[in-house]
Amino acid sequence: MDKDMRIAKAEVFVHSPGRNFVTLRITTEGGLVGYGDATVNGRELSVASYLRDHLAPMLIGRDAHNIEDTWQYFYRGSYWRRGPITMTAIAAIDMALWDIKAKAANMPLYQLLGGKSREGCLAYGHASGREISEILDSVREHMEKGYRAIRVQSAIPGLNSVYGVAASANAAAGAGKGKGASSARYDYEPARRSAVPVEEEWDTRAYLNYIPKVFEAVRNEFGPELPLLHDAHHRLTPIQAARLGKSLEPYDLFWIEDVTPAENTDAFRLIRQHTTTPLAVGEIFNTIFDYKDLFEEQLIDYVRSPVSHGGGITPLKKIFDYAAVYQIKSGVHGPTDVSPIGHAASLHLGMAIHNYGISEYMQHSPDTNDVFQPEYTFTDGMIRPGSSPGLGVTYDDKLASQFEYEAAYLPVNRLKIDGTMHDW
Ligand code: EZ4
Ligand code: CO
Repeated sequence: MDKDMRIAKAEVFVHSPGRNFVTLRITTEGGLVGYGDATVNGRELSVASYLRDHLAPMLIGRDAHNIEDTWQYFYRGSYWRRGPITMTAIAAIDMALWDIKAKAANMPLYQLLGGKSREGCLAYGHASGREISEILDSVREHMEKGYRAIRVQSAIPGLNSVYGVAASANAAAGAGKGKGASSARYDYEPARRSAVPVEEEWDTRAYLNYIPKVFEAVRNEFGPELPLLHDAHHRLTPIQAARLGKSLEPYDLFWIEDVTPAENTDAFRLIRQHTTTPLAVGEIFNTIFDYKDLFEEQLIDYVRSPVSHGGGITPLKKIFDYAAVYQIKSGVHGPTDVSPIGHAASLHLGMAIHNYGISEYMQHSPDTNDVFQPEYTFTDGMIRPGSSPGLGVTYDDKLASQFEYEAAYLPVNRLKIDGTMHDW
């Protein structure tokens, strides 16, 4: 083993520059530094403990070059496989080791993954609004920012607040009310900083009746060319999802996402029989086994796992290669709860694979960017990596330490009619 590549230190940081992030920093004896994103929205401290208390001590002295072996050591070696906490912790290690290897090779990471397959990675942004005129303004604002593909989310008449709908186009962090907030105006992202989640209300019938009207208005305003996407956040049953897909066919969506909970992949057989609207799934998946049946039966069109929640660059590359056999493409999750390190890792992989589709790109706050200093840029609707070796992201731990972790949670969802807990 090259002594310089021996892992000397593995440190875990939990801070809140703009929102909560968990960051892993691995340092080799030769002084190379690699970064990993270990953030799981609303469960940050669990991943931090998994890394700090269990994996970090086992990393010391290992050869930083042996990425595949290290991944297998933590995946197979733990006995307790899979799950979002475990897989995000392993993903952070994997990312940090690829960052180190690319720095050792003096190349931006995509070069080690096969080099560039494209000029940049097409990205979509999030437009939303409480009424149609507000949605149209929000789409326009996103186009002015350069986006060439846009996800559209809408408030639903009769419901107080719906996840994914910003309080205003320039929604500031932290606004809103406490538990059971009854206002339509609170910010869904970053996750609310409160000790318990906000409770939203839901009515599937109202949603299914209203959403096609939203897309009709958006198509009438912007014409047939603009790629439009929509996220249903696991809220529908299979037959309701089939109806959504069918009712949106006239508006030619790029995809609908998470139309039904995906624990039971049989659901997608039913949906697939009824609609040609493309389907995206997987932002909460964490291994290739979650995708296996969906791929082999060609039941979905886009893979949502980002590097941080999909177990790392090493397994996600395998997932994308497997997807390519079925002409399924990447469409990775890129919300602000994926840190700039996670975004950069997904970006380098996206530059290299052949079956790239699109990436979600929610832009981070200035405080986040000051701490991570990402080198990637967003121009002309595409994210592009920089040219420095590795991932092209850093972590200013001194600056970060000024932003203390604060408990923050995604909302929960209850049926409006009787308060039953619902999927979201
Ligand atoms: O709910 O990032 O497509 N994007 C999404 C996100 C997720 C959050 C979860 O942490 O569904 O808004
Ligand atoms: Co989603």
